[in-house]
Amino acid sequence: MKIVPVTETISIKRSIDSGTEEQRAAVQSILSDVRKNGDAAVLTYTKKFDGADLDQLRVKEDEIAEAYENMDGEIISIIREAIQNIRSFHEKQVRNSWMMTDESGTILGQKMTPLDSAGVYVPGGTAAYPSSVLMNVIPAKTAGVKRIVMATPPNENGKIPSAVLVAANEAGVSEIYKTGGAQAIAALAYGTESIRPVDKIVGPGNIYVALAKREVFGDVDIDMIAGPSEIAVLADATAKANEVAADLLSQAEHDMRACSVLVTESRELAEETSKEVQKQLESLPRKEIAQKAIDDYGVIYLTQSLQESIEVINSIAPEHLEIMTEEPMELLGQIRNAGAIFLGRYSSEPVGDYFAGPNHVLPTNGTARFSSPLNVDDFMKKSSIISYSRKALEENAEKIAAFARLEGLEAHARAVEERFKKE
Ligand code: HSO
Ligand code: ZN
Repeated sequence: MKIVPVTETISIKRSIDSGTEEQRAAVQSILSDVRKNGDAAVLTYTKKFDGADLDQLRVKEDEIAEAYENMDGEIISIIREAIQNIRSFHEKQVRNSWMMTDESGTILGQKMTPLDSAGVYVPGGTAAYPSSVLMNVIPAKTAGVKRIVMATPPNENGKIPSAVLVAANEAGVSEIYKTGGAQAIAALAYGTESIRPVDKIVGPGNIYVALAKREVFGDVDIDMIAGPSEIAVLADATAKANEVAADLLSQAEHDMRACSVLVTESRELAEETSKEVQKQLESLPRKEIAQKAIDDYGVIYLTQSLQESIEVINSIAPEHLEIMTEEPMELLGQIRNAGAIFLGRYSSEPVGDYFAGPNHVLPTNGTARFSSPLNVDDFMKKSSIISYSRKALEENAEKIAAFARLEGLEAHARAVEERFKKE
């Protein structure tokens, strides 16, 4: 990994894929085809892009039962334990409705309501992560969403990975459909004969999925558009190079465009980590991916002080931040921009990816400056409640009417005054 001394401004290289003209056009045409031709269009695209000849999109009960048979019992219990952890964490996020009253009898409040339905997209191939199924489904479930629909592309034999089916079933998905890409997003957003539309679509996907989600936004809600994984390690001389290197590689193996960064004031740690990364890379099964990510996006920033390291971290606003310094907890107050913050050497990033409980769907590409991990609020909406008593309206009618007339809206003023008209 290259070591770069920090000068006044740093500019971190990340990959943002906004798609080509052709990709956007392809997505447009798939969306309108599915909108017009429903299941027939979805089935045609599933044959064309996934090579699967299906007669129905919905996954049947016996396919789920078969998936359980294919899975090791021990792995199922690990998934269940992870679910418990993720659930208890997200339960803490649930916000209740509230009301307040005053002497005049006014009642004001906020009513919390879960969305009726949510669609979770799960990409195919090696990125079909059961952990991401849990991370997308559990906050929806915890929010109280009744209908949770999952869509994922099948393989050529029309099958979905057993682990994905089991994770979905354990987390509480109500319906599973074998469809991927832009056609899946179209089906979830607009509905077909066999798939009823949903209110919100979440989950990562390739560029076609991302473009399709952008396109349907407004007709339905969407989550963030996730970029490749990122990890930044903030470390001082007390950190161990082998551990830092291992954690940097944990995200590098996700994607050739993943971004792994070390920020430290220790030249020794910088140099050792750089060597360790190369050494550990050699034996990784996904070496090719991780190597490319490290070569293209990996960097070690060498700073003058811990204080400067913190500033660099805040300007990067990483998806994952690991703090490996003498007193990590003490720095927490100074970290303003990071999706998830892992404190100390025993909080390696994969702890959060799989098990601890907080969500692993996190803001990437510097969007941690203004956005948050996927959470229960993402699956709820708020309605304001206003109940005025006669006394309250009487006291304020004139003020409201005056405000309305300031805006030239006479009917607004009269609506309020109508209640107190003398016959
Ligand atoms: N680290 C990824 C999530 C993930 N890791 C899934 C393993 N499986 C999010 O940036
Ligand atoms: Zn990961």
